[in-house]
Amino acid sequence: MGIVNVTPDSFADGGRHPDTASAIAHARALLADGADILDIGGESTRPGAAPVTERDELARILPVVAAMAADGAIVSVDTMKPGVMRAAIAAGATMINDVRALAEPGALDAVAASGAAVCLMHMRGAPQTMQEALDYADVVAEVRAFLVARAAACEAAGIAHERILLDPGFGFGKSLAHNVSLLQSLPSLAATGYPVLAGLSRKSMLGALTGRPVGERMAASVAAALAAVARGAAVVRVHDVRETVDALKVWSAAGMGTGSA
Ligand code: 9MG
Repeated sequence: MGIVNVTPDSFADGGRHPDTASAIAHARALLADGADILDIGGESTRPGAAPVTERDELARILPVVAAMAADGAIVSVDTMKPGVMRAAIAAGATMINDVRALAEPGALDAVAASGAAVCLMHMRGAPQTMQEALDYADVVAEVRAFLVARAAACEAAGIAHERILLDPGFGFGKSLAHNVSLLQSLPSLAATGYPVLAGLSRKSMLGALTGRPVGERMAASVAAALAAVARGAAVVRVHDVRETVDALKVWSAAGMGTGSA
């Protein structure tokens, strides 16, 4: 899954694709690099990010969603807002990636009424406050229980089991130790039977592990993607698609198991 941020302020590539034309060009480059899915977002979820109105978010993403769907790409939209979900699906998106796991009133129904898939991610609090309370008795058990409960709520609302992916939400209200535990314990999330999506690309946990600033985390990001696939991730959400796909091809040829980038 290649990341397309149509935002002026995303943490890892802020400002690179702030307008429709550059976002579409970037999305096409990610497909050429081997992405199977595009994840298009118009509101930054980095810690402390300012919220965006529904109108602004739609203006940012809809032309990009429509163009990429017309190109035949599998389009996921990264949003927390039910109105954006509905409009994005009408414009051709076939997956919703929600860092709030469809918690917003109306979000469950917006996805249930469509045939779209959904990625349910775990986050403590909101992007503005998520790094403030980092106390977990057992982070792996709590994240797993939360995601399984959200998946059950989705199924009760009419979203088919096969349309649901789970994501532990690396970096969303977690310390370095929590993130490392979640990565090591990814098989317990995969054992739920839902496909697991992992997003580690360029994140601060990789900066903490390597001492590298955000612009110098490609090697760490590729290693993290391989580690996630080795531990059962079916989809990895990445900025550096070409490098991740190359690494996964070698990984796969060596008989190490495969995922999707
Ligand atoms: C939008 N976004 C930023 N980081 C993410 C992650 O780790 N997973 C998912 N599903 N979405 C993310």
